[in-house]
Amino acid sequence: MRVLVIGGDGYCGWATALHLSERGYEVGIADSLVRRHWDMSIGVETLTPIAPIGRRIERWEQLTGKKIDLYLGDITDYPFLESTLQRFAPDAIVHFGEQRSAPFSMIDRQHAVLTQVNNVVGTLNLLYAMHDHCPDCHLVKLGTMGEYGTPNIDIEEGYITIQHNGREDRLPFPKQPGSFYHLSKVHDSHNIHFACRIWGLRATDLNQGVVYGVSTPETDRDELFINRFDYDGIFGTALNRFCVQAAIGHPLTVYGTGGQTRGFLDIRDTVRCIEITVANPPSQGEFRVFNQFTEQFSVLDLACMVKRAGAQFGLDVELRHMDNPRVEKEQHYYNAKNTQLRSLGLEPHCLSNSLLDSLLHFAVRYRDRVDKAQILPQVNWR
Ligand code: NAD
Ligand code: USQ
Repeated sequence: MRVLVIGGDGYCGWATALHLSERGYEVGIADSLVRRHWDMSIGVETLTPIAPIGRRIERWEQLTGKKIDLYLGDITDYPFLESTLQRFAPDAIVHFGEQRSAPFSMIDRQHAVLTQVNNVVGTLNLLYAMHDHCPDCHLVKLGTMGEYGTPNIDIEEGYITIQHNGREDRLPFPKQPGSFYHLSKVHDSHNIHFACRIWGLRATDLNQGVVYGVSTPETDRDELFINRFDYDGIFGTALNRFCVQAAIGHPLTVYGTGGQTRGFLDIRDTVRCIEITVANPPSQGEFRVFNQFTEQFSVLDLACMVKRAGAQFGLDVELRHMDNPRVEKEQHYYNAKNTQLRSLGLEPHCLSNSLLDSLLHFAVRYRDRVDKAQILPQVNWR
Protein backbone atom coordinates (compact mmCIF):
# COMPACT_ATOMS: atom_id res chain seq x y z
CA MET A 1 0.00 0.00 0.00
CA ARG A 2 1.34 3.42 -1.00
CA VAL A 3 1.00 6.23 1.57
CA LEU A 4 1.92 9.83 0.90
CA VAL A 5 2.79 11.73 4.10
CA ILE A 6 2.31 15.46 3.55
CA GLY A 7 4.31 17.34 6.20
CA GLY A 8 6.65 14.35 6.60
CA ASP A 9 9.57 16.55 7.70
CA GLY A 10 7.58 17.76 10.73
CA TYR A 11 7.18 16.35 14.24
CA CYS A 12 4.23 13.98 13.74
CA GLY A 13 4.92 13.39 10.04
CA TRP A 14 8.53 12.26 10.41
CA ALA A 15 7.71 9.71 13.13
CA THR A 16 4.72 8.48 11.07
CA ALA A 17 6.71 8.12 7.84
CA LEU A 18 9.30 5.91 9.57
CA HIS A 19 6.62 3.91 11.43
CA LEU A 20 4.76 3.10 8.20
CA SER A 21 7.95 2.42 6.23
CA GLU A 22 9.10 -0.02 8.93
CA ARG A 23 5.79 -1.87 8.59
CA GLY A 24 6.14 -2.41 4.86
CA TYR A 25 4.11 0.49 3.46
CA GLU A 26 5.58 2.26 0.40
CA VAL A 27 6.06 5.75 1.80
CA GLY A 28 6.45 9.10 0.08
CA ILE A 29 7.04 12.41 1.88
CA ALA A 30 5.82 15.74 0.49
CA ASP A 31 7.00 18.82 2.38
CA SER A 32 7.91 22.42 1.54
CA LEU A 33 10.24 22.64 4.60
CA VAL A 34 8.38 25.84 5.43
CA ARG A 35 8.32 24.95 9.13
CA ARG A 36 12.14 25.21 9.24
CA HIS A 37 11.74 28.60 7.55
CA TRP A 38 9.07 29.79 10.04
CA ASP A 39 11.37 28.82 12.94
CA MET A 40 14.12 30.97 11.44
CA SER A 41 11.75 33.84 10.71
CA ILE A 42 10.70 34.11 14.37
CA GLY A 43 14.16 33.23 15.72
CA VAL A 44 13.40 29.90 17.42
CA GLU A 45 14.93 26.43 17.18
CA THR A 46 13.93 22.95 18.34
CA LEU A 47 15.72 21.86 21.53
CA THR A 48 16.92 18.71 19.79
CA PRO A 49 19.13 19.25 16.72
CA ILE A 50 17.22 17.81 13.72
CA ALA A 51 19.05 16.65 10.58
CA PRO A 52 18.19 17.86 7.05
CA ILE A 53 15.44 15.76 5.46
CA GLY A 54 17.70 14.42 2.67
CA ARG A 55 20.23 13.04 5.18
CA ARG A 56 17.47 11.56 7.35
CA ILE A 57 15.99 9.62 4.43
CA GLU A 58 19.35 8.53 3.01
CA ARG A 59 20.37 7.11 6.41
CA TRP A 60 16.99 5.32 6.77
CA GLU A 61 17.57 3.61 3.45
CA GLN A 62 21.15 2.64 4.40
CA LEU A 63 20.01 1.21 7.72
CA THR A 64 16.83 -0.60 6.66
CA GLY A 65 17.03 -0.99 2.88
CA LYS A 66 13.66 0.79 2.67
CA LYS A 67 13.29 3.73 0.33
CA ILE A 68 11.21 6.84 1.09
CA ASP A 69 10.40 9.02 -1.94
CA LEU A 70 10.79 12.76 -1.34
CA TYR A 71 8.74 15.50 -3.05
CA LEU A 72 9.90 18.97 -2.05
CA GLY A 73 7.23 21.59 -2.66
CA ASP A 74 4.28 23.52 -1.33
CA ILE A 75 0.78 22.04 -1.58
CA THR A 76 -0.68 25.53 -2.09
CA ASP A 77 1.18 25.28 -5.45
CA TYR A 78 -1.39 23.25 -7.43
CA PRO A 79 0.86 22.06 -10.32
CA PHE A 80 3.38 20.71 -7.74
CA LEU A 81 0.60 18.87 -5.90
CA GLU A 82 -0.93 17.42 -9.07
CA SER A 83 2.39 16.14 -10.34
CA THR A 84 3.21 14.63 -6.91
CA LEU A 85 -0.07 12.67 -6.85
CA GLN A 86 0.40 11.56 -10.45
CA ARG A 87 3.97 10.40 -9.86
CA PHE A 88 3.47 8.72 -6.47
CA ALA A 89 -0.07 7.36 -7.09
CA PRO A 90 -1.02 6.99 -3.39
CA ASP A 91 -3.65 4.65 -1.94
CA ALA A 92 -3.81 6.87 1.15
CA ILE A 93 -2.69 10.42 1.89
CA VAL A 94 -1.88 11.44 5.46
CA HIS A 95 -2.07 15.22 5.60
CA PHE A 96 0.01 16.83 8.38
CA GLY A 97 1.22 19.73 6.19
CA GLU A 98 -0.19 22.79 7.92
CA GLN A 99 0.85 25.71 10.14
CA ARG A 100 0.05 24.24 13.54
CA SER A 101 0.69 26.87 16.20
CA ALA A 102 -2.15 28.81 17.81
CA PRO A 103 0.14 31.63 19.06
CA PHE A 104 1.79 31.96 15.59
CA SER A 105 -1.65 32.49 14.07
CA MET A 106 -2.42 35.21 16.66
CA ILE A 107 0.77 37.32 16.20
CA ASP A 108 -0.93 39.79 13.85
CA ARG A 109 -3.10 40.01 10.73
CA GLN A 110 -0.31 38.77 8.48
CA HIS A 111 0.25 35.58 10.49
CA ALA A 112 -3.49 34.91 10.75
CA VAL A 113 -3.82 35.25 6.96
CA LEU A 114 -0.70 33.18 6.33
CA THR A 115 -2.05 30.41 8.58
CA GLN A 116 -5.50 30.29 7.03
CA VAL A 117 -4.27 30.57 3.42
CA ASN A 118 -1.61 27.92 3.95
CA ASN A 119 -3.97 25.50 5.71
CA VAL A 120 -7.30 26.06 3.98
CA VAL A 121 -5.92 26.50 0.43
CA GLY A 122 -3.52 23.57 0.86
CA THR A 123 -6.35 21.25 1.89
CA LEU A 124 -8.73 22.57 -0.76
CA ASN A 125 -6.06 22.00 -3.43
CA LEU A 126 -5.63 18.49 -2.10
CA LEU A 127 -9.36 17.78 -2.40
CA TYR A 128 -9.36 18.96 -6.04
CA ALA A 129 -6.20 16.99 -6.85
CA MET A 130 -7.73 13.84 -5.34
CA HIS A 131 -10.97 14.38 -7.23
CA ASP A 132 -9.05 14.77 -10.52
CA HIS A 133 -6.26 12.20 -10.10
CA CYS A 134 -7.01 9.64 -7.36
CA PRO A 135 -10.71 9.67 -6.36
CA ASP A 136 -10.48 6.26 -4.60
CA CYS A 137 -7.61 7.34 -2.37
CA HIS A 138 -8.30 7.68 1.40
CA LEU A 139 -7.57 11.13 2.88
CA VAL A 140 -6.40 10.96 6.49
CA LYS A 141 -6.48 14.57 7.63
CA LEU A 142 -5.08 15.88 10.89
CA GLY A 143 -7.65 18.05 12.62
CA THR A 144 -7.53 19.04 16.27
CA MET A 145 -9.55 18.56 19.45
CA GLY A 146 -9.42 22.36 19.75
CA GLU A 147 -12.00 22.57 16.93
CA TYR A 148 -14.68 21.78 19.53
CA GLY A 149 -13.53 24.29 22.14
CA THR A 150 -14.80 23.65 25.67
CA PRO A 151 -18.61 23.28 25.54
CA ASN A 152 -20.58 22.57 28.71
CA ILE A 153 -21.69 19.17 27.33
CA ASP A 154 -19.85 15.93 26.46
CA ILE A 155 -17.84 16.17 23.21
CA GLU A 156 -18.81 13.44 20.73
CA GLU A 157 -16.66 12.14 17.85
CA GLY A 158 -17.53 14.55 15.06
CA TYR A 159 -21.33 14.25 15.08
CA ILE A 160 -24.17 14.77 17.55
CA THR A 161 -27.78 13.57 17.32
CA ILE A 162 -30.12 16.51 17.92
CA GLN A 163 -33.87 16.50 18.50
CA HIS A 164 -35.50 19.77 17.59
CA ASN A 165 -39.21 20.61 17.38
CA GLY A 166 -40.13 16.96 17.18
CA ARG A 167 -37.58 16.01 14.48
CA GLU A 168 -34.17 14.34 14.80
CA ASP A 169 -30.92 14.48 12.80
CA ARG A 170 -27.25 13.48 13.18
CA LEU A 171 -25.32 16.70 12.56
CA PRO A 172 -21.70 17.90 12.76
CA PHE A 173 -20.79 18.64 16.39
CA PRO A 174 -20.79 22.44 17.08
CA LYS A 175 -17.36 24.08 16.87
CA GLN A 176 -16.02 26.90 19.08
CA PRO A 177 -12.29 27.08 18.33
CA GLY A 178 -9.92 29.30 20.31
CA SER A 179 -7.50 30.76 17.71
CA PHE A 180 -7.27 31.56 13.99
CA TYR A 181 -5.17 28.39 13.70
CA HIS A 182 -7.86 26.21 15.31
CA LEU A 183 -10.41 27.96 13.07
CA SER A 184 -8.45 26.95 9.97
CA LYS A 185 -9.00 23.32 10.99
CA VAL A 186 -12.76 23.91 11.27
CA HIS A 187 -12.78 25.39 7.76
CA ASP A 188 -10.84 22.35 6.51
CA SER A 189 -13.32 19.97 8.14
CA HIS A 190 -16.24 21.65 6.39
CA ASN A 191 -14.47 21.59 3.02
CA ILE A 192 -13.55 17.92 3.36
CA HIS A 193 -17.06 16.95 4.47
CA PHE A 194 -18.49 18.80 1.47
CA ALA A 195 -16.08 17.12 -0.97
CA CYS A 196 -17.08 13.71 0.38
CA ARG A 197 -20.76 14.59 -0.12
CA ILE A 198 -20.49 16.00 -3.65
CA TRP A 199 -17.66 13.95 -5.19
CA GLY A 200 -17.83 10.76 -3.15
CA LEU A 201 -14.28 11.13 -1.80
CA ARG A 202 -13.47 9.14 1.36
CA ALA A 203 -11.85 10.85 4.34
CA THR A 204 -11.06 10.50 8.03
CA ASP A 205 -10.65 13.68 10.08
CA LEU A 206 -8.48 12.90 13.10
CA ASN A 207 -9.21 15.44 15.81
CA GLN A 208 -5.94 15.07 17.60
CA GLY A 209 -5.16 16.28 21.12
CA VAL A 210 -1.80 17.72 22.20
CA VAL A 211 1.03 15.30 21.31
CA TYR A 212 4.00 14.76 23.64
CA GLY A 213 7.17 12.67 23.58
CA VAL A 214 10.26 12.65 21.41
CA SER A 215 10.98 8.98 20.88
CA THR A 216 9.46 6.23 18.82
CA PRO A 217 11.25 2.89 18.27
CA GLU A 218 12.16 4.07 14.75
CA THR A 219 13.44 7.56 15.63
CA ASP A 220 15.55 5.97 18.39
CA ARG A 221 17.47 3.91 15.85
CA ASP A 222 19.95 6.60 14.85
CA GLU A 223 21.01 10.06 16.04
CA LEU A 224 20.09 11.41 12.57
CA PHE A 225 16.43 10.43 13.12
CA ILE A 226 15.98 12.50 16.28
CA ASN A 227 12.65 14.32 16.27
CA ARG A 228 11.66 17.91 17.12
CA PHE A 229 11.19 19.15 20.70
CA ASP A 230 9.65 22.63 20.52
CA TYR A 231 9.72 24.58 23.78
CA ASP A 232 9.49 28.25 22.75
CA GLY A 233 6.47 30.47 23.47
CA ILE A 234 5.10 30.06 19.93
CA PHE A 235 5.56 26.46 18.78
CA GLY A 236 6.30 24.87 22.18
CA THR A 237 3.35 23.08 23.78
CA ALA A 238 2.74 23.42 27.53
CA LEU A 239 4.19 20.07 28.61
CA ASN A 240 7.40 20.44 26.56
CA ARG A 241 7.78 23.96 27.87
CA PHE A 242 7.32 22.85 31.47
CA CYS A 243 9.99 20.12 31.09
CA VAL A 244 12.51 22.59 29.64
CA GLN A 245 11.65 25.21 32.26
CA ALA A 246 12.20 22.60 34.99
CA ALA A 247 15.57 21.65 33.46
CA ILE A 248 16.87 25.25 33.48
CA GLY A 249 15.41 26.24 36.85
CA HIS A 250 12.74 28.58 35.47
CA PRO A 251 9.34 28.59 37.25
CA LEU A 252 6.69 26.74 35.22
CA THR A 253 4.59 29.21 33.21
CA VAL A 254 1.01 28.24 34.11
CA TYR A 255 -1.33 30.60 32.24
CA GLY A 256 -4.10 31.84 34.55
CA THR A 257 -5.52 29.37 37.06
CA GLY A 258 -4.36 26.37 35.00
CA GLY A 259 -7.81 24.75 34.98
CA GLN A 260 -7.72 24.60 31.13
CA THR A 261 -8.28 20.92 30.32
CA ARG A 262 -7.23 19.25 27.06
CA GLY A 263 -6.80 15.77 25.53
CA PHE A 264 -3.22 14.43 25.23
CA LEU A 265 -1.43 11.52 23.57
CA ASP A 266 2.04 10.05 23.23
CA ILE A 267 3.76 10.37 19.81
CA ARG A 268 3.94 6.52 19.80
CA ASP A 269 0.13 6.52 19.87
CA THR A 270 -0.07 9.14 17.11
CA VAL A 271 1.85 6.90 14.70
CA ARG A 272 -0.21 3.86 15.70
CA CYS A 273 -3.50 5.80 15.26
CA ILE A 274 -2.45 6.72 11.72
CA GLU A 275 -1.51 3.12 10.94
CA ILE A 276 -4.88 1.88 12.27
CA THR A 277 -6.80 4.54 10.32
CA VAL A 278 -4.97 3.81 7.06
CA ALA A 279 -5.57 0.07 7.48
CA ASN A 280 -9.33 0.60 8.04
CA PRO A 281 -10.54 3.02 5.34
CA PRO A 282 -14.06 4.46 5.28
CA SER A 283 -16.39 3.69 2.42
CA GLN A 284 -16.53 5.87 -0.68
CA GLY A 285 -18.34 9.15 0.10
CA GLU A 286 -17.95 8.74 3.88
CA PHE A 287 -16.57 11.54 6.07
CA ARG A 288 -15.49 9.93 9.31
CA VAL A 289 -14.28 11.73 12.44
CA PHE A 290 -12.18 10.14 15.21
CA ASN A 291 -11.10 11.92 18.39
CA GLN A 292 -7.40 11.08 18.65
CA PHE A 293 -6.25 11.44 22.26
CA THR A 294 -5.82 9.02 25.12
CA GLU A 295 -5.97 11.00 28.41
CA GLN A 296 -7.28 14.35 29.68
CA PHE A 297 -5.31 16.68 31.96
CA SER A 298 -5.55 20.27 33.11
CA VAL A 299 -2.54 22.52 32.68
CA LEU A 300 -2.16 22.53 36.45
CA ASP A 301 -2.17 18.69 36.52
CA LEU A 302 0.72 18.76 34.02
CA ALA A 303 2.67 21.31 36.04
CA CYS A 304 2.26 19.26 39.24
CA MET A 305 3.35 16.07 37.45
CA VAL A 306 6.48 17.81 36.10
CA LYS A 307 7.22 19.15 39.58
CA ARG A 308 6.98 15.64 41.09
CA ALA A 309 9.03 13.99 38.33
CA GLY A 310 11.60 16.82 38.51
CA ALA A 311 12.20 16.11 42.19
CA GLN A 312 13.53 12.68 41.18
CA PHE A 313 16.16 14.47 39.04
CA GLY A 314 17.11 16.69 41.96
CA LEU A 315 15.36 19.64 40.26
CA ASP A 316 13.62 22.08 42.56
CA VAL A 317 10.63 22.97 40.38
CA GLU A 318 8.45 26.01 41.15
CA LEU A 319 5.07 26.89 39.59
CA ARG A 320 4.16 30.44 38.61
CA HIS A 321 0.60 31.46 37.68
CA MET A 322 0.88 34.22 35.05
CA ASP A 323 -1.68 36.51 33.46
CA ASN A 324 -3.12 34.40 30.66
CA PRO A 325 -1.98 35.79 27.26
CA ARG A 326 -4.82 33.78 25.60
CA VAL A 327 -8.55 34.30 25.74
CA GLU A 328 -9.91 30.93 26.92
CA LYS A 329 -11.98 29.43 29.75
CA GLU A 330 -9.79 28.60 32.73
CA GLN A 331 -12.43 26.60 34.63
CA HIS A 332 -14.79 24.48 32.56
CA TYR A 333 -16.46 21.13 32.06
CA TYR A 334 -14.52 18.77 29.75
CA ASN A 335 -15.48 15.24 28.82
CA ALA A 336 -14.57 14.14 25.30
CA LYS A 337 -15.29 10.71 23.76
CA ASN A 338 -12.40 8.73 22.27
CA THR A 339 -13.69 5.22 21.70
CA GLN A 340 -13.40 4.74 17.94
CA LEU A 341 -9.61 4.34 17.63
CA ARG A 342 -9.59 2.08 20.69
CA SER A 343 -12.27 -0.10 19.17
CA LEU A 344 -10.02 -0.46 16.09
CA GLY A 345 -7.15 -1.70 18.30
CA LEU A 346 -5.31 1.29 19.82
CA GLU A 347 -3.58 0.36 23.09
CA PRO A 348 -2.68 3.69 24.67
CA HIS A 349 0.53 4.65 26.43
CA CYS A 350 0.01 6.73 29.57
CA LEU A 351 1.73 9.90 30.66
CA SER A 352 3.24 8.14 33.64
CA ASN A 353 6.24 9.29 35.60
CA SER A 354 8.47 7.09 33.43
CA LEU A 355 7.47 9.01 30.31
CA LEU A 356 8.01 12.29 32.11
CA ASP A 357 11.44 10.97 33.11
CA SER A 358 12.23 10.44 29.43
CA LEU A 359 11.02 13.93 28.47
CA LEU A 360 12.99 15.43 31.34
CA HIS A 361 16.05 13.42 30.24
CA PHE A 362 15.87 15.08 26.81
CA ALA A 363 15.34 18.50 28.42
CA VAL A 364 18.30 18.05 30.77
CA ARG A 365 20.54 16.53 28.09
CA TYR A 366 20.04 19.47 25.71
CA ARG A 367 19.57 22.29 28.22
CA ASP A 368 22.70 24.08 27.00
CA ARG A 369 20.82 24.72 23.75
CA VAL A 370 17.94 26.52 25.49
CA ASP A 371 17.44 30.13 24.44
CA LYS A 372 16.12 31.71 27.64
CA ALA A 373 14.63 34.61 25.67
CA GLN A 374 12.07 32.12 24.30
CA ILE A 375 10.65 31.03 27.65
CA LEU A 376 8.09 33.74 28.39
CA PRO A 377 5.06 34.05 26.09
CA GLN A 378 5.21 36.95 23.65
CA VAL A 379 1.92 36.67 21.79
CA ASN A 380 -1.24 38.11 23.30
CA TRP A 381 -4.71 37.21 22.00
CA ARG A 382 -6.24 40.59 22.89
P1 NAD B 1 5.10 20.52 12.30
O1 NAD B 1 5.12 21.98 12.13
O2 NAD B 1 6.20 19.87 13.08
O3 NAD B 1 5.04 19.81 10.86
C1 NAD B 1 4.25 20.28 9.80
C2 NAD B 1 5.03 20.03 8.51
O4 NAD B 1 4.21 20.43 7.41
C3 NAD B 1 6.32 20.83 8.43
O5 NAD B 1 7.38 20.00 8.09
C4 NAD B 1 6.03 21.87 7.35
O6 NAD B 1 7.19 22.23 6.62
C5 NAD B 1 4.98 21.17 6.50
N1 NAD B 1 4.09 22.10 5.79
C6 NAD B 1 3.35 23.10 6.31
N2 NAD B 1 2.66 23.73 5.35
C7 NAD B 1 2.97 23.11 4.18
C8 NAD B 1 2.56 23.31 2.83
N3 NAD B 1 1.74 24.29 2.48
N4 NAD B 1 3.07 22.48 1.88
C9 NAD B 1 3.94 21.49 2.22
N5 NAD B 1 4.35 21.27 3.47
C10 NAD B 1 3.86 22.06 4.45
O7 NAD B 1 3.68 20.13 12.94
P2 NAD B 1 3.25 18.82 13.73
O8 NAD B 1 3.34 19.10 15.18
O9 NAD B 1 3.92 17.63 13.17
O10 NAD B 1 1.70 18.76 13.35
C11 NAD B 1 1.30 18.05 12.19
C12 NAD B 1 -0.20 18.18 12.00
O11 NAD B 1 -0.88 17.64 13.12
C13 NAD B 1 -0.69 19.62 11.86
O12 NAD B 1 -1.73 19.67 10.92
C14 NAD B 1 -1.21 19.95 13.24
O13 NAD B 1 -2.19 20.94 13.16
C15 NAD B 1 -1.77 18.61 13.68
N6 NAD B 1 -1.75 18.47 15.14
C16 NAD B 1 -0.57 18.55 15.84
C17 NAD B 1 -0.59 18.41 17.23
C18 NAD B 1 0.66 18.51 18.06
O14 NAD B 1 0.56 18.48 19.30
N7 NAD B 1 1.84 18.59 17.47
C19 NAD B 1 -1.81 18.17 17.88
C20 NAD B 1 -3.00 18.11 17.13
C21 NAD B 1 -2.95 18.25 15.76
N1 USQ C 1 -0.33 26.95 28.37
C1 USQ C 1 0.15 27.30 29.63
N2 USQ C 1 1.48 27.61 29.72
C2 USQ C 1 2.33 27.59 28.66
C3 USQ C 1 1.82 27.22 27.40
C4 USQ C 1 0.48 26.92 27.29
O1 USQ C 1 -0.57 27.33 30.62
O2 USQ C 1 3.52 27.91 28.84
C5 USQ C 1 -1.76 26.57 28.23
C6 USQ C 1 -2.53 27.29 27.13
O3 USQ C 1 -3.03 28.52 27.58
C7 USQ C 1 -3.61 26.27 26.80
C8 USQ C 1 -2.95 24.92 27.08
O4 USQ C 1 -1.80 25.20 27.87
O5 USQ C 1 -4.69 26.42 27.67
C9 USQ C 1 -2.54 24.16 25.84
O6 USQ C 1 -1.67 24.98 25.08
P1 USQ C 1 -0.52 24.32 24.16
O7 USQ C 1 0.35 25.42 23.66
O8 USQ C 1 0.12 23.19 24.89
O9 USQ C 1 -1.38 23.67 22.98
P2 USQ C 1 -2.33 24.34 21.88
O10 USQ C 1 -2.10 25.76 21.69
O11 USQ C 1 -3.74 23.90 22.21
O12 USQ C 1 -1.86 23.63 20.55
C10 USQ C 1 -1.28 22.32 20.50
C11 USQ C 1 -0.63 22.17 19.13
C12 USQ C 1 -1.69 22.26 18.05
C13 USQ C 1 -2.79 21.25 18.32
C14 USQ C 1 -3.38 21.42 19.72
C15 USQ C 1 -4.30 20.28 20.08
O13 USQ C 1 0.35 23.18 18.95
O14 USQ C 1 -1.09 21.99 16.79
O15 USQ C 1 -3.81 21.41 17.37
O16 USQ C 1 -2.29 21.35 20.67
S1 USQ C 1 -5.68 20.82 21.02
O17 USQ C 1 -5.19 21.54 22.19
O18 USQ C 1 -6.43 19.66 21.36
O19 USQ C 1 -6.42 21.72 20.15
